[in-house]
Amino acid sequence: MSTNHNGEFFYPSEELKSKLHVKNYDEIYQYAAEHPESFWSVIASELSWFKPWDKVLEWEYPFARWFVGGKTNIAYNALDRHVNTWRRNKLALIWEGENAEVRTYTYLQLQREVNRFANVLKAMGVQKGDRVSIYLPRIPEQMIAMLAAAKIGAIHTLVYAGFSVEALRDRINDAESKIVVTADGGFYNGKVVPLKNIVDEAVSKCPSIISVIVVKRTGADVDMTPGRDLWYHELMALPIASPKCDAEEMDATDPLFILYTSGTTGKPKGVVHSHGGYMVGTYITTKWVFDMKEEDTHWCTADSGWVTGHSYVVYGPLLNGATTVMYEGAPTYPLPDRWWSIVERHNVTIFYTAPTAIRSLMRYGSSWVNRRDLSTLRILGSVGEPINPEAWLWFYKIIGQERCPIMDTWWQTETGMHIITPLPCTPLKPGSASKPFPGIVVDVVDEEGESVKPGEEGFLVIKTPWPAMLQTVYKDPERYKQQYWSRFPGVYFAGDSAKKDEDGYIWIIGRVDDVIKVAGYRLGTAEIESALVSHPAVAEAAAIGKPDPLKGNIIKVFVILKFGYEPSEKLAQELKNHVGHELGPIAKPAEIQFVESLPKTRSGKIMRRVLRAQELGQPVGDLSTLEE
Ligand code: 6R9
Repeated sequence: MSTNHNGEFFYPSEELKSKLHVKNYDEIYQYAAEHPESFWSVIASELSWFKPWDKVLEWEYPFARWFVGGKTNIAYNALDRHVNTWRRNKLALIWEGENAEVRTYTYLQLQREVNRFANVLKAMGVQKGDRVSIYLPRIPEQMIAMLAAAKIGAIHTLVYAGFSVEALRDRINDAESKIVVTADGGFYNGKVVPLKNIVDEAVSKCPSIISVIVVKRTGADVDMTPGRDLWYHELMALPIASPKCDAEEMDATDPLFILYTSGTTGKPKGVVHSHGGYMVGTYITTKWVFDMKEEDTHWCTADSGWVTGHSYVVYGPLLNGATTVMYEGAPTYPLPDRWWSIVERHNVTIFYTAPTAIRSLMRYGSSWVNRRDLSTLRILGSVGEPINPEAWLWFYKIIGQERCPIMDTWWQTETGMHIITPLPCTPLKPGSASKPFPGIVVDVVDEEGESVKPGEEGFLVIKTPWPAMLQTVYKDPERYKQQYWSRFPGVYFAGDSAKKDEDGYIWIIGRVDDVIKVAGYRLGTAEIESALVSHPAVAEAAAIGKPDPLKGNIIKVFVILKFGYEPSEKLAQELKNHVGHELGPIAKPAEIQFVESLPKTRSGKIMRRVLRAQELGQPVGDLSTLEE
């Protein structure tokens, strides 16, 4: 990219532009807007189908069924499709452990591992439609287990390994999984992260679980419950673990995975995605947004316990026949240049990460970067939270050497795929996710659902269905309707506020509901509060996100103690640890304030926005519903 900094835009170099899949965004956006069904069906035809679809879209508002009548399997498309070509002997996965060990898998090798584990699952009684929970660190088995489940038509449901007992248990119980796949631990920041004891504690109250499969990663001593717990490597050594396994022919609308995400109230929601629509959406966004070619080596630093890992570590890159990189450990272990050394040693061409990570690595200065050869990089990406222009410019200048455009991708667990994002041909404005992906229509609206004027803040909505749209909330279609389609009838309510500028560029501001994004991780106030009130000292609690220059937000909680308990530093620490144990270290509050009362509506709902405004010294706004 040239340094052509024309006004506020950054342009791709002519050289980069000449080789792009998409050279003209407006033209393609226009075509897709006029002929959405033919647009999506041409894209879907680039993938393999056992039977073509009868209908591109059946839109029974607010339920969208894509590629109805079509039969396919996403794991077939991610693996078998390539194994049937010259790509069988190219690398599908480069994995690096924190202790510097490297494992690689060609497409053929990965397919065989997946088939073997698929056969193990089958032999254990897992059938099409059954749920398999996966609670693993970032090791190849995480990806293998996902693809194995998908291959036999089972539904995978990952729980991020940074979550703990309560969070894991709730998710397994809601999904009613038969199996949970875990490990004896993982390596992170020089320490062993124990997982098996968390599983033991969680599963003691999970009646649906018949078996716990344990991958040996650290060699740490773990308790194995006879009759329930089995070693992964022992199962994979059995004759049943044959490397041959035909993909189950799935309806395009059959569920592929459930991923739990924090919502406004109560329990986490099980977001359901399908084999067909999700496949088409992740395939094409990976191809166009990152300009992915099969010779690319793509590294997305996310964990597959989150949607970013599902779509852009596992499915997107493999559907495109590229090489995907997975790294187990911390970005600064043993030194602050670990990530840049990975880029250098594995010749990474596309690098996709989160603003928090960029901000924290920025603090170590550019000399750690400059000693490394990052000349293979071509495209950069950002996701998870708004990227501030300062971090954007550092990423652009120091990591991308003013050569690599940054794709600031806005999307959600629910959207499955990128929704608002530049393409590499798009002129960029630092801090703006720019424009909707072709085929997608978005708007920023006011309280009444009317489009706001350029520069005014409003609510972000999506106006037409898209292929990787969530199908429903697992076992709760009412909640799906209520959560996403009731605030503004007819359109999808994303939960974010945003502005649109004079050029039609969208600037995301942040969540307007009770979701808190901490270091790019999505957490819900309800889960944090319920973890707090499960402590004997706590009568009531309210959690808010408080802006933080490094993490985007930190968690601050307001706590009312029960009679007989006195506020103290020690108790505050104990409560933080309690949340860490129940929900996970990522959900630990950074600040605790003991209070006598909380602002509530007359119907008894905590008004978190009042707490947030007070905390930030901002006007508290409309207080007409406040109790007193
Ligand atoms: C992919 C992912 C979704 C929420 C979303 C928004 C925030 C994601 C963003 C961004 C500004 C971006 N978000 N990408 N905000 N700019 N490029 O993060 O999914 O964990 O479900 O979170 O993340 O607030 O609504 P998820």
